[in-house]
Amino acid sequence: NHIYPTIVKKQTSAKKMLAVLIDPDKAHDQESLTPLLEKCQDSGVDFIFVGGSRVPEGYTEKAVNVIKEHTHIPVLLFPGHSNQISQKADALLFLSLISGRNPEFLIGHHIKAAPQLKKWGLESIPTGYILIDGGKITSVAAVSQTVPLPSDEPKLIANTALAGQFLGMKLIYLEAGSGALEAVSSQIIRQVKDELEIPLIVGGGINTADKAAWAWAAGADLIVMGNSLERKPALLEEVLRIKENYNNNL
Ligand code: 1GP
Repeated sequence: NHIYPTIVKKQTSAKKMLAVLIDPDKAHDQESLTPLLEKCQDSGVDFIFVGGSRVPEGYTEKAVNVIKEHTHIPVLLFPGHSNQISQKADALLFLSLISGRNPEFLIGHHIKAAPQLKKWGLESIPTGYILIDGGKITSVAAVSQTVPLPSDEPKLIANTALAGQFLGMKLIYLEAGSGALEAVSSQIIRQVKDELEIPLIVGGGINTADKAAWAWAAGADLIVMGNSLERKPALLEEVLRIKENYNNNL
């Protein structure tokens, strides 16, 4: 179990991290992923996340295999359902959707997945997953049938994150939803960061290098980018340049 200690080590030395999110749904079309995966290899990308809200059975493992053919970057599962797990990954974010009140996404899927995770010995990192209104109904909200926290209630969001930490979660993940119109704001990130000791992940709608820079500057330890990089792999170089500047100037 080495992924979580790696994240904490970087967080404690204030190093910023980047994860590229691959939707397993797209991995059956290997050709479309190759340019992005090739750019990731030897590039400074810290992790590849694999997951999505709607993923057909069996696609997760296929995606992990394709990714592993192209890169040595650690692969972390980011599952939206108990059937989105694979032994081939390096670790799993054991997400509990603590912004919502749907028991299936708080504890239900977890019970289904737990025996398999134990059998595999897969590193599972308890993660408080907080969905925030990003200006449109995203798949996470629709599939989980939960209401995102309003973006004008930073105190509620920070208290939710803090409760997650007190429940023993090892990471907090602020999610505006894939393709969100508005990424999580700097103000929210800052307020949550001020409350927390554990590392903070931010994703959803971060689709320009500026937005990535703002999220890091506001206090995100790790940012996650999906859609925008799939559409425009060249954006990766810009984002990595910002990350390197940031980390080299510490
Ligand atoms: C990860 O769901 C996000 O938290 C990914 O969002 O596809 O909008 O980058 P994007």
